[in-house]
Amino acid sequence: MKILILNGPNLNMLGQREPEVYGRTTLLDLEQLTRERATELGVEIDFRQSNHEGELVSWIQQAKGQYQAIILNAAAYTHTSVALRDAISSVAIPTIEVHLSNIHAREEFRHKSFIAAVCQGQISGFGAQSYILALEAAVNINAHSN
Ligand code: CA2
Repeated sequence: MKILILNGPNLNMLGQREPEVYGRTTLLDLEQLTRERATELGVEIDFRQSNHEGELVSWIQQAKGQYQAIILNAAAYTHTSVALRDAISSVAIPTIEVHLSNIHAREEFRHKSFIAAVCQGQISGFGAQSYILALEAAVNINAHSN
């Protein structure tokens, strides 16, 4: 099984700014932690980050036929992007929305997710562990779809 893990804008700054909100774990640390769990689960991951909405859309489109699940931290685009929502709908690959922070416990504008309704589910608020939980969910979904 191959899983595409996509990270949106500013997540490349993880561990370098605002540690009080997002902790001290860097994106590379997050990738390594997720990769270790993926190895244990016997799945292959592709871990990417982009600050560009269109690039994320293109990666989702190109995932068709290549990946069995997508894990998406769309970052700020979560709260704005009809384009990402439409891309997820169009590829029909099970997609799990993931967030480090609990978006529902933060500012009002973060409570709305444009992508939640087209995802299998949302994992939010567990820090780096959110990615591990999302990975486990993706593997489970796949196991029950065959
Ligand atoms: O909690 C999450 O994972 C978020 O997707 C992170 C986004 C935020 O806009 C979402 O509401 C929730 C922000 C990612 C920016 O990450 C930074 C990391 C360090 C310094 C500055 C930004």
